Amino acid sequence: MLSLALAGKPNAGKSTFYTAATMADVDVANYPFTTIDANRGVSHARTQCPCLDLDERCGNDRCHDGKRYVPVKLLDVAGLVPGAHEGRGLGNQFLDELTDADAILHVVDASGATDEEGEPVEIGEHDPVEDLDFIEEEMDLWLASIIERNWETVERRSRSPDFDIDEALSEFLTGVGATELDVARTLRELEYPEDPLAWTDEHRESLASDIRARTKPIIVIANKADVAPPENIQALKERNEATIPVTADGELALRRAVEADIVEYDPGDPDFEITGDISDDQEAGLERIRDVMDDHGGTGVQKALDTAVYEVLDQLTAYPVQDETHWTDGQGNVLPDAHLLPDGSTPRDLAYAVHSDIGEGYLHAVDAREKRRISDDTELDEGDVIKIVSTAK
Ligand SMILES: Nc1nc2c(ncn2[C@@H]2O[C@H](COP(=O)(O)OP(=O)(O)O)[C@@H](O)[C@H]2O)c(=O)[nH]1
Ligand SMILES: [Mg+2]
Repeated sequence: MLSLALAGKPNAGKSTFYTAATMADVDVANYPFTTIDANRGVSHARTQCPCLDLDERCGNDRCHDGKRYVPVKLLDVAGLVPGAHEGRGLGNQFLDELTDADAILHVVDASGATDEEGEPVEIGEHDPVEDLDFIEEEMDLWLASIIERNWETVERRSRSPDFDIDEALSEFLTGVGATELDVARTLRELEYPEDPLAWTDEHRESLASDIRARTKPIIVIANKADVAPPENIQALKERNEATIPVTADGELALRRAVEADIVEYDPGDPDFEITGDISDDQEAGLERIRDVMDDHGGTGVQKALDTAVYEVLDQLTAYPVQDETHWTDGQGNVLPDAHLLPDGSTPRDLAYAVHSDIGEGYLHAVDAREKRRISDDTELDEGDVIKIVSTAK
């Protein structure tokens, strides 16, 4: 399952975002890691369910009237301050938590009311653009320090006659969360000595920042958009085009209102409806959230998750079924599962995502929309419904 990590300074709103985004509106109890620990949970990317093409909605727990929520892991990393890679504020330990993350959601207090160290100041006093540099630097230096720690092993191995530096680096970088393809692409673009003893700190740092940029893309969450000066949000967007204005506590308030049955709202909707009896104060609070949503097309929480999954990580959603006519599994559930796969994935990749046995026994696949067999090198599209024929059951 894809994994996204919330990182940023203390007080930026990470935990508020996390709480809102993991408030289970569907039953996630059958996901074994929901209880792993307090800061690791399940959130969702939102897409259009293929059941919109059927006469009736599928009725899946994760489909609300054709809005399909596909599970992703979400991690709330404790606040990072400058110097984190050297262990300031337990920074090392927190950074280590990023190892498995496929992308980083960098939560920034776009209102400028949190200083460099995460202490509250007056709105507008701190320039949030400065926070963008610091988190990249900390991540780069953290990775560089891991490389340095492991360098002795690389040097030792270089005494063996069949030593190959690319191979040695690949082996060890895949251990810090990079795929073999990431490593191969990074090494192709860097110039470095064949002999590990000739490497300088600069070599290791440029390797680290290249690997980091490739394996941990950053989406900027311009949080506290409800009180942020618009020019701050604009400045953040100019620095990173994957910047989403967000009101995390607005989303949290909405989700709580949904639980209390006073509001109708699905995460990612541009608006909500008040359906219950509420006090004037509650109404005023909700209307303030509505104003922010009007400005930004929603609270931004769901949009940030969707941008990370579908745009920055280039994923698509594919739906394996056993019955290509009714789009069901063996028990008659319509569109029971949704899998996120990287763009360019084939039916065989989907088979492996379902189960390694299904992948190994893969024979062919059927496009359940067109009701015809598709070739093994077909690239899947967003929303494809696929029957996999495999020797494994
Ligand atoms: N105005 C405003 N305040 C927010 C928003 N999100 C979070 N906060 C507040 O910012 C403070 C820090 O939030 P928290 O989630 O604990 O930050 P963390 O330290 O990054 O985990 C709390 O007082 C939150 O209520 C938001 O969207 N708008
Ligand atoms: Mg927190």
